Amino acid sequence: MSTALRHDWQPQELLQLFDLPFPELLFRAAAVHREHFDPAQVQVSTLLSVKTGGCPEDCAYCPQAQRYDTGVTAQKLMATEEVVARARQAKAAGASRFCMGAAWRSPKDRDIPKVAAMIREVKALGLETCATLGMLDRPQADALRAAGLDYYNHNLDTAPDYYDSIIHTRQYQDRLDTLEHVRDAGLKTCCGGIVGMGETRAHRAGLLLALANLPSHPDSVPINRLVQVAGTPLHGSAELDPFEFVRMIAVARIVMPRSMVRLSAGREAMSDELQALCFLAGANSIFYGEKLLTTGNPDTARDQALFERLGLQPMPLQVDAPGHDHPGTVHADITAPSASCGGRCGQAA
Ligand code: SAM
Ligand code: DTB
Ligand code: SF4
Repeated sequence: MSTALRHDWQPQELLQLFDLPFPELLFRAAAVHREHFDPAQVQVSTLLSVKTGGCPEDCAYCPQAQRYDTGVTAQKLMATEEVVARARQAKAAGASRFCMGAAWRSPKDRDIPKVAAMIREVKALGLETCATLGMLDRPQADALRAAGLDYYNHNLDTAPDYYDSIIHTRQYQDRLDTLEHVRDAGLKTCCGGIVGMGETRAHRAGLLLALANLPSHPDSVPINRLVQVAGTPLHGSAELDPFEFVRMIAVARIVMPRSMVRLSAGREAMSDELQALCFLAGANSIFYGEKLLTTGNPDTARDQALFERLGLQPMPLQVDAPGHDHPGTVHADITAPSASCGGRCGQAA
């Protein structure tokens, strides 16, 4: 029997899931995972910061906020050719999605054509495109969609009732409004949050409740474990119990059964065993490549070895992009660099 998608989750139900004995929670999450996905397949995305630092916002976790002394220097928007060169490398290394991030509160209208050019050219390589640029209005979302954007990442970050402890320069409702514009423009949504910011289990459940009760479940749900950066207000926060992180993944999988649940920031500090537990709990996406935006990620050799040891495969991509002359399934292969299609599309990668 297939699990129906629900948008009417109640706080108590999520807390009851979190409170299950760990083996029972993992068993239930793994069962839901198998109803919708091949549990041996993991979607692979690569991130690039196309505009780093100097951000006017006050997100207490973020190394790119201008007001915190974190050693990140503000840079201008990267040149399109440089972005495309990095996307080509990511594809050759086996990524199927390329996510471009900018440290903006929101893009200025004059930035949109520049980002649109990046999207068009990255898409032309045969990669899925994702961008995370801050708050968008509807015409901006439409313009990005017209350029070939597949996904827009905009996180809720935490529960509505913990939000004021983390961010003051924009409201929860602003985030919900951006997500609405993104959906209405026909973009796929990538929306999740961060744990390990001193929140309670009820707040973690509150974040998942807010995500699962959106008008449609986000297509991708990044679950970030706080990367503590010196100079940010959250540096020195108590470390989250690793099993609690796994519970977060498992409950996300159960309440959003058809979404990609991404084991996102924080992997560099995780053991292979902890990551394996996360895959068992239903995580089926990662960021791949040595850097996230400004902080580290496991190096590609470590991820290739982990996939080998666990018998995991990069998830095939349904290609409808230029750069491949026919639609179909393309297999990224992170264990065979330079043959990112595995030859299945019949073209050189
Ligand atoms: N400026 C845009 C925005 O905030 O929407 C896009 C980039 S912002 C860096 C994207 C997301 O990265 C944030 O919403 C947050 O969830 C995540 N993030 C930033 N710093 C992080 C950290 N130190 N640890 C974990 N996740 C982090
Ligand atoms: C998301 O949820 N996590 C990514 C991506 N979306 C843009 C960003 C993680 C950033 C971690 C801190 C850094 O590298 O600056
Ligand atoms: Fe700026 Fe985004 Fe960082 Fe917040 S998370 S400070 S909006 S770059």
